[in-house]
Amino acid sequence: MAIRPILVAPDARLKQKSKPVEGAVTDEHRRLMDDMLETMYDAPGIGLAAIQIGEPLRIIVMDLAGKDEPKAPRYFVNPEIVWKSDEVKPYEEGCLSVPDIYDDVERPAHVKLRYMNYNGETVEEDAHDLYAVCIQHEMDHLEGVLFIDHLSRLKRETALRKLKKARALEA
Ligand code: K1U
Ligand code: ZN
Repeated sequence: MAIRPILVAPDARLKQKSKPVEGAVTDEHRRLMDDMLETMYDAPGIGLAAIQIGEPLRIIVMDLAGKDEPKAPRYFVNPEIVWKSDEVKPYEEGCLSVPDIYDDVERPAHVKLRYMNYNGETVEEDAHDLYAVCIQHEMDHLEGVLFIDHLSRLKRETALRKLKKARALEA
């Protein structure tokens, strides 16, 4: 397992659409998921899409366990949202690829998902609360969409200016 660098906006790779995993989930995909999980725990974060470490594949990892709870990693290969509620809820989101920016995003409060897990088994599941927020945020990454793309143009441009300034100060 390895901790990999996380891409930061406005890196153009974050805007690309990720490709489905074709066929079965292989050991190579599992090695990628292991690296993603280690990278996410190290950051730290609660979710990560493969494109955030530069791999344009439809793979997500997540762990929503609290600080004092045992680890509860989840793995999603080729996730699909098969139903979303009309009810929407705001949540103050963050993103490891948009560091130090947080803002409210409204999304469907409840979704039904289909995906393949770490072992390549197909799973169908309901997601509510933070699980619903996080899976929709991560699935946006698979489409090249960042949470700041859901904000007003003014807020998005302010966020991008802040990121570019932070990068210039680091250089
Ligand atoms: O970059 C990402 O996609 C991960 C992102 C996931 C997310 C957070 C909040 C709402 C929607 C999606 C993060 O993990 S940001 C960091 C974070 O939320 C966190 C970090 C440490 C402890 C608890 C939360
Ligand atoms: Zn994100």
